[in-house]
Amino acid sequence: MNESILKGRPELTAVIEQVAEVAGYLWQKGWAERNGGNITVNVTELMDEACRSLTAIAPAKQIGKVLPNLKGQFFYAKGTGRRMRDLARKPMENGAIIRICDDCQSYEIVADLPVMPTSELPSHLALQDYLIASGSNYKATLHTHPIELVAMSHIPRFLQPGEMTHVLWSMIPETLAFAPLGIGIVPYTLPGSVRLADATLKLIKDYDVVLWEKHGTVSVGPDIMEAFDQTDVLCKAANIYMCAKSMGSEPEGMTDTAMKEVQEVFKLPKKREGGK
Ligand code: 2HA
Ligand code: ZN
Repeated sequence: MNESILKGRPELTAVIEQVAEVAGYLWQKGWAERNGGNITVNVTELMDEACRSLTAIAPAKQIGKVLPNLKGQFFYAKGTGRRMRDLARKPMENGAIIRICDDCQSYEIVADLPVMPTSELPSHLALQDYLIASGSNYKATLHTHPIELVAMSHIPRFLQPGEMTHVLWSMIPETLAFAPLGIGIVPYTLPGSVRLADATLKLIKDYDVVLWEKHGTVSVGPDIMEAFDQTDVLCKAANIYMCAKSMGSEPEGMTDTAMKEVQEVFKLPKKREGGK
């Protein structure tokens, strides 16, 4: 076996170690049953000349979308069918570095092993393409199955526009402070589909986290830890809601005045200006 691409590359190693750390959290939280969830991180800036001249170790495959901003970009992507709990210990055996081909619609695996990337690749790469197009410094995309948020998406009341966001914000001031754009909901759509990718892309521009009805969440961040934090903050609020509810009554929630005060004191954006 060739030596790992991580050898002698401390910055790339640090990024992959952070991915492994987050994968461990996903498993500990119960958000990553079996092969559930995916992680993709843009590592193009960390690729030196030797990395850039690596040859494909598996035949090129179609993405299913044309993504004009991704030509020649490199990503770490979790392998399809792989477990987060395994990735936490062995990230380069349960994920791989891929390069987007010059046609902008296919990719090839360049390191370390021919581990085929995540089934949600169209969604992840569509988001990555948007992040580049909008001049964002965000590099990471996370899809996971957070229990309380998915549970809430089974209740019709929470699928009404703005309802889930309002309830989550009202559970604890930090939710509003750290997720000021709230949660957007994509009506149930087939996992791994281009339709799901397109719907996610539309909503990520306006919300901190996108919830796939009856399935899971998608979040983005400058690195995978921050993408995780975005989902964690909203899931914590959902957990508080459910704990209070299980004590027998609808939780009161912070008043609108209290929420407005948090918004003003922390100078929170009410609507996103420009891209992420
Ligand atoms: O990768 O979570 O949505 C497994 C999934 C697909
Ligand atoms: Zn999923």
